[in-house]
Amino acid sequence: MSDSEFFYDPATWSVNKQMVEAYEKNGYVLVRNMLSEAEIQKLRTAVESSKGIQRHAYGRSDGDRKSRMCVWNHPGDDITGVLARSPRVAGTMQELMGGDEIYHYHSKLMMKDAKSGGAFLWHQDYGYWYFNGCLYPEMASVFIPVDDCLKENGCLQVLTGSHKMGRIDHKTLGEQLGADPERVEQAKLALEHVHVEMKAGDMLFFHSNLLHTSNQNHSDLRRWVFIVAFNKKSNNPYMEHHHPRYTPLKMVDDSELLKCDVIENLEGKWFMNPTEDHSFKAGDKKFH
Ligand SMILES: O=C(O)CCC(=O)C(=O)O
Repeated sequence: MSDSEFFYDPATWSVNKQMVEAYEKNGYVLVRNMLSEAEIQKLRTAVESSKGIQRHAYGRSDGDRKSRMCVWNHPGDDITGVLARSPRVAGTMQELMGGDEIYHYHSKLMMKDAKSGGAFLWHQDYGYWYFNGCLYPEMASVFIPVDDCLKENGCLQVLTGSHKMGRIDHKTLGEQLGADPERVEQAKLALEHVHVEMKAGDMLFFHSNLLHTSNQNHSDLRRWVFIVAFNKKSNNPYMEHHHPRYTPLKMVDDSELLKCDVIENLEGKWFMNPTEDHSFKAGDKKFH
């Protein structure tokens, strides 16, 4: 893990060769301290007071407990939108993915509440997105904790280098699509299993074929996370589905986040309706 861990310094920040190599080798790069205290507070206030998020949130059960989530397709010009479109988030992800033009595929808030939040099965994001007509796994996500993410409140866990296994079959396991459990067990024997503990302000940039999971939250600590997913323009999905096809991403300067006072602007966000989740329907087959 240590060769995938970097520290943010606003004065000198740029994606270097070492980071790109770490992303290619391990499937993820963890950057500490990417947001200042004031920026973390801004993000927290925006997601906590958003009426749209609460109105469009839905639960995903692990068979026992539920995590809540809310997904929207266009970033917009409010606080979460400005952060998603910033060079720190979108620009860093684009460089790690090789520099080709990327676009915003969706943003989401994952709400694992204290003492009640459910688990997420081992999966690859491309295990879902494959069903959406994306030909290549040239897609990735930025995991941005709103609260500290620790083992006790269900931090993300990854299998280092698992993105190199290619796409694993995903089928329904309860209310979620999970990666073939036999493959996951073998991958766990072969690869390093890392609990990615993060502070609010850190960011994890990860490949869409990286196997990841997270546990239930039995602690008193809330664990909310803002996640922004990107796709390459050259990987424009061949069919319409519940996330957007190529739509140019308008990047805004990093400094705009602290200047932005729009807590939420729901216009054009296109919130996802879980009954229209094409990936879930297409993958709704059981393992033998
Ligand atoms: O919020 C989490 O712990 C997991 C999120 C996740 O796996 C995903 O969004 O693909």
